[in-house]
Amino acid sequence: MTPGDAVAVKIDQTLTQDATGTMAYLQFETMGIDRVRTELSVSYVDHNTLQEDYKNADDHRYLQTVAARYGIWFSRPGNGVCHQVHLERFGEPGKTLLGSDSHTPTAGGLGMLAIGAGGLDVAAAMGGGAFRLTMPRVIGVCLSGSLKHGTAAKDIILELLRRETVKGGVGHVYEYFGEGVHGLSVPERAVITNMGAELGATSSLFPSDDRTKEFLTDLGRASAWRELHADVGAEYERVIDIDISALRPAAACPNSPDNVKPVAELAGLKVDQVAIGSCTNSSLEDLAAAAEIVRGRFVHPDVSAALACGSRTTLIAADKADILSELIRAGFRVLENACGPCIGMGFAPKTRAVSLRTFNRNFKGRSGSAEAGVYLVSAQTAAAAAVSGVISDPSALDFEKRDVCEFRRQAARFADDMLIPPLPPERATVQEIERGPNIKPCPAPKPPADSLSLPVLIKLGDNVTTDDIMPAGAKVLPFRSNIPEISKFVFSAIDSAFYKRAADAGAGFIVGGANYGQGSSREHAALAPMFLGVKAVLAKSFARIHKANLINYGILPFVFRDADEWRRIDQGDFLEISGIHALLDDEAPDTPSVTAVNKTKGESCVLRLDASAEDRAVLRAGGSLAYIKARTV
Ligand code: MIC
Ligand code: SF4
Repeated sequence: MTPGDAVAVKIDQTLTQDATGTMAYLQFETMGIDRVRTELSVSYVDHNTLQEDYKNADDHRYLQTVAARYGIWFSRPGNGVCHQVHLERFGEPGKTLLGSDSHTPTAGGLGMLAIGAGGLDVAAAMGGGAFRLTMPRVIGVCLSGSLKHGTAAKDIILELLRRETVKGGVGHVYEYFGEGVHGLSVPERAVITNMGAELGATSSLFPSDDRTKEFLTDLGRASAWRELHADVGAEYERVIDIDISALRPAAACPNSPDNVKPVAELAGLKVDQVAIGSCTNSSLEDLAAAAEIVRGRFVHPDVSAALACGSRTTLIAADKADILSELIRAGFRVLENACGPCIGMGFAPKTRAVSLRTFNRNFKGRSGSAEAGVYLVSAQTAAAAAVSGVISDPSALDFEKRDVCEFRRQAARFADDMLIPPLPPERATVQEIERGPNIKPCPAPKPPADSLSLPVLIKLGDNVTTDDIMPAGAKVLPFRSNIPEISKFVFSAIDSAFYKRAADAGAGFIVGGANYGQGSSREHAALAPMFLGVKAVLAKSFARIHKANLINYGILPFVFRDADEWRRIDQGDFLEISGIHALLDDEAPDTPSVTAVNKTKGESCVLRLDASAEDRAVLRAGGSLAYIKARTV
């Protein structure tokens, strides 16, 4: 396997969550396959659980019945966040996992090759198709030493984000090794692999060793364990050395996960809100550390503190260990076992709040309050701020590190209660699928025209997130199954006039900067612009999942030859791109170029189509679904 080559990975397991799952299953249904062809597929409900009206509940019912129909496990709302539950209940070292959520690599903490993708790619994998990607480069991360009192796994990944930035991992996998790895439990490793997504990485991977065995054994799954580690003398593109003994508590400051500063530098800043939870930091060990820090104290009167546990099993364990009662006693509000505030579903901070969250993303507006400043921290740093009312260094506090594995063992027997196993084939085929009125069919793109002469609908800078393109939160998420409705919110958080402009123009281009489409895997960030008539995105570079989603939905991804040509284009310019069919031809070289004419300015620029031979075949067919169907017939 040579980095840069097109490769295909056989997928053993898939996961979906409700906000991306409805579209994934609608697409899977059209493939005409009778039952999933993976070893295991799981449908989780964890994002859209506010149920303000019938919409979310209808989606849940659709997901439950479609899972029963096609041989898929169903994780009921309340069972927890997909990545945490998957790690605890289904993850297996050495298996491959494809998930319609960007934090799917969390399972890399168990030694799985776990990759996030758009829903359509996951649907194809459920149908037995391989997952195609460009062979990533592998970066080694050598950890030495051991975490000191008050520092946490979060501080390791924040250190990597500080060094590598949110673009550093694009096209890469990070593989962890070194004596420092042994000191880290699976939940700690999973914090690091989870936030590998913020580096832009394709995946992150830890070995499977005796710590992995310990974790799986505690959960009653010792038989899933196998030993796995990098070959002796394995070669990496480069190796990053981190002495974790030297790390100090850190925080990612507003509004980017790579804006990392030492907590000591921020100490004393008044805090309004604290939230512990999400798929990043809501393990039993995280909750135990938070409970020890708040023991005998109370949440500061000016702070609103909440806990949203990542899984029901962990919450039961926290209850048995008297962790939960300690946090409740100290004044924490207990939210559902779901994504909740991480995706702006409730617990929004006040205007211009300082909110400390143990989550993984702090993009502007994602919390639900555009002006709030969100700091990403460890559970220890969050708990220290909850009781003191200001950012404070947890390593200066006197608290014990409790061994809580016994409680994980006790809670493990409840792990299956909220999971519905697949029906046997004879019962599955007669299962009726329920569809509420908010569930609309997925619109399909058309094969591209040979020549496009269209306006630039919006011009953007670097690191535009999929939250910018297609916001989430309580108002927008209920429309994830309804593309005509959700498309009204495209770019709404950063340019409220975009929808009208796009609707008036009928079609057009988007111009983005570097790392365009970083963050979430939501294919709605491609699907809704496609519905509005966006035919191509011209950017300096793309984030991996978003580029794949654009191609899946027939939008041409072009990259600028040089930044100067990007600079000279403005919103409203009319661009003409001709010879598109030749670019997409089988015989065309990889990443072929074309000259675009800026008719408004009387200039031209060179654009490279950022697409492999297979991508071009998909674009030629008018998107992935049409391509798959043409090949199945
Ligand atoms: C996120 O953390 O941004 C989400 C919400 O989990 C997304 C998926 C989505 O938008 O539905 C992700 O990470 O892929
Ligand atoms: Fe849910 Fe947040 Fe994790 Fe995304 S990052 S899966 S919204 S908890």
